Amino acid sequence: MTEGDPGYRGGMSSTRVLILGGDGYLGWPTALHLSARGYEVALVDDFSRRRWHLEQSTDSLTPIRSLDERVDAWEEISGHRLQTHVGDICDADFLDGVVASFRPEAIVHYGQQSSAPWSMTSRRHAVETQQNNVVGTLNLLFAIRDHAPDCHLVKLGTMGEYGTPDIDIEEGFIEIEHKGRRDVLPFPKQPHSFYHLSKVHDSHNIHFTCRVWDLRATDLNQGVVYGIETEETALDERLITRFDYDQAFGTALNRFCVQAVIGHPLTVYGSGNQTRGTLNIRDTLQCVELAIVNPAEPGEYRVFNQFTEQFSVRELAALVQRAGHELGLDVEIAELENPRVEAEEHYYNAVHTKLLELGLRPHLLGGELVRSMLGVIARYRDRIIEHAILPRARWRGAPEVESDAARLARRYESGRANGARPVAAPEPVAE
Ligand code: NAD
Ligand code: USQ
Repeated sequence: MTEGDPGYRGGMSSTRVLILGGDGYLGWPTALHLSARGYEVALVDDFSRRRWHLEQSTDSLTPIRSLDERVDAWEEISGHRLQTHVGDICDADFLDGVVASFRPEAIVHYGQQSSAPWSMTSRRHAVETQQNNVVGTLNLLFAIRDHAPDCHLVKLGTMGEYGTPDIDIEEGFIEIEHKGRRDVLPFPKQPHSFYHLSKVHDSHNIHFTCRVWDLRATDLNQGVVYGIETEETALDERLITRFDYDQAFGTALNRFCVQAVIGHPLTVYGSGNQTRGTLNIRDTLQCVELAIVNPAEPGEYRVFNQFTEQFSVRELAALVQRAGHELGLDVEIAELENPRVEAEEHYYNAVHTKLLELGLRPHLLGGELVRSMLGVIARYRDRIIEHAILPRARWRGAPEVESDAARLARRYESGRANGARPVAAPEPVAE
């Protein structure tokens, strides 16, 4: 963001920003985006995401480099050095040390277990998700209070905290009249998974510490992110960010694009009328920078709904199918029994004006963007692990979905004429 941009507030570009989860899908491109604009950037990550992939024999589609290699490549290309701290934010002494030594003016907190299906896989996954996410954020709040009390916390929350109520979703707070009295209160939360619940718990803890310790925080309730490249990651293959398409960590549009490239039927769950807010990865970077340059006041806890458009899952699948056809791909849309417990027919209208008012200029979703994603994915198609695609995590833990997924696997296998490796039916998760 530079002078002349609507969200520019001047004099902020040398700000010290600490990015938690700086090795992740969004954290890494955010680090490059801010570094390119003159911010002094330090990263924290414990590589848990790389470890979770190893555990389930899956991997990023894109061949991401080690953090050291990425950081060296960025220095070679940009002349800017990123500071790195490898460690777990659940380790309070480690995090205290980082915050005390770097003295950040803003902290962008991406460093969490980010998958709803992963959190629903078993008791262990649910416990690990909530321990990692809630304890990590609590440690961070204490570190800010004790070592950088004026620092602005920019926390990644999620639109899924609200669920799908039958009324418009406001940005964090709603004015309520009850028995003749009025108040502005936190918007009711009905999250979709143990992962989404962890974000609700975080929101309460952050709001509380703004009230009692005068911390300043912005909770970015982000929708589902799509896209692969950003301005900086496209400069050199060594800077590419991770891109996941597996059943646990891949999100809908990203998964559909990978499926289209290999001729796998697009895995629409249930009716496909589930509607969510979405945004381009480039807009995540814009939104985070807008929050940094327009900080919350001391004691203020504010919430921005961070998405640019709403789509149903079926609309996303249709968009990918059209774009695929234009590129000569044969794209079929499958209807899988929904492995999740979620409303499939529901009202959805979420307010999202605050970031637009600060100057967000959205990159909207269209055929051109999807075709360009298909092109990038095709470069890495040999890396696609097909058995990772069909859903395994089941919200109720019932076996029916597996047989449904196995049926789709058989159809896919029998439909393949090119001799490529057949997809394996998913195994039940035993834990
Ligand atoms: P990601 O998994 O790619 O990145 C998270 C990073 O945090 C990983 O590199 C991981 O190793 C690190 N991490 C996790 N726990 C840690 C810990 N205890 N200590 C240190 N590092 C830790 O996820 P992402 O897609 O980049 O998402 C980033 C954040 O944005 C997450 O909080 C996620 O919930 C939120 N979010 C993501 C999306 C999306 O569609 N990608 C949408 C809404 C919100
Ligand atoms: N879906 C399908 N087929 C698929 C994958 C998903 O139909 O192959 C459906 C799901 O059932 C759901 C919708 O698509 O109705 C969105 O699912 P998703 O996997 O794209 O996104 P979700 O699980 O909600 O989680 C993602 C990120 C998470 C973030 C959240 C934002 O992984 O970090 O918090 O999006 S939000 O959805 O707004 O809460």
